[in-house]
Amino acid sequence: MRVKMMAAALTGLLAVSALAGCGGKDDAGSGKDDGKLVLGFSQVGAESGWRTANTNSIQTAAADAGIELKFSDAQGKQEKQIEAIRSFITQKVDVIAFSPVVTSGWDSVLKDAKDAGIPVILTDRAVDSQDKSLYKTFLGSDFVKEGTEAGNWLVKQNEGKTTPVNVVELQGTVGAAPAIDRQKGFAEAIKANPNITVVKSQSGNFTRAEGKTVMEGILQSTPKIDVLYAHNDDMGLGAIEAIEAAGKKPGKDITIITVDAVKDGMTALADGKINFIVECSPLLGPQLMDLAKKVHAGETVEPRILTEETTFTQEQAKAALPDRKY
Ligand code: GYE
Repeated sequence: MRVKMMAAALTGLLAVSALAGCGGKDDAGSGKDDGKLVLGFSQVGAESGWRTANTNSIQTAAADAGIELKFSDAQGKQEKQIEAIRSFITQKVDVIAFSPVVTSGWDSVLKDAKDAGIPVILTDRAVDSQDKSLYKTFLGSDFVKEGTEAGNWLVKQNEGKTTPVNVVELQGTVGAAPAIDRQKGFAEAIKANPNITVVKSQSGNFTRAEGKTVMEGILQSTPKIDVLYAHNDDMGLGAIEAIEAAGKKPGKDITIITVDAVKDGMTALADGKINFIVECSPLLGPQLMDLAKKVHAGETVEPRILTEETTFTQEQAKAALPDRKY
């Protein structure tokens, strides 16, 4: 009996110290407390140049802010993200942040985090949860606006013209906020111009490899393509390879519009292979660390924090490239 009780007490003690240790506080074993805020971050994956720059920004900013970052890469899979978030809850991290691969299916795990008293921050991408109390804030771009900027530029290029303009759209990951919203914003912007039509719209999953293979197929099935609108630079760059292999000149025979403005995209823009890029900033790290500290301290933060961004023409890309950080 006594032995059993002691064993139970010891198990309890071990569990408590393990949890406290993982939280970065009161390390019962050594009696030390490094006082560091522990942030669990679940990243989408490494699908694009944007994502790599975003990961670098978050890792550097955490180190600079003295935050202990538990970084988990979901390799583009929602199940892996849910698993990572559940593990952060078990480890009792101080704050959880994640960039949701798709918008739906998060309610249950977010509720678990809330019940555990761990604040959640959405970065980069949104969720479609109706219950806004499941997360503290959403830090990231206005993707609808990005789509609108892309469409507005195309409308402007065709001002006063009535000849048909056939657009091919390469969408991002199906069900992801930037894919849904960039499609929506673009469609709204071109709506009043019946001569501008999206003749084909297919997902290239935000990767260069899929952008290339999907474009190869489209080039074969679609005889007249005037414009390519790709939801990110990487798919656009993959498509450029396919266009060149088909004996056409990207940026001349086919006008190309992309979103992100990462270095490779900006280089292709300056070289005349892309015609217009809408910027989407991946440098969310410093703001994320700031928000993590605030929500951990119980401060109220704005529910929606927008990233500032611009657009680039070929001339503007040439001027901006030397100072481009990513
Ligand atoms: O545009 C794309 C990446 O969610 C804003 O995801 C991000 C997008 C970005 O793979 O390149």
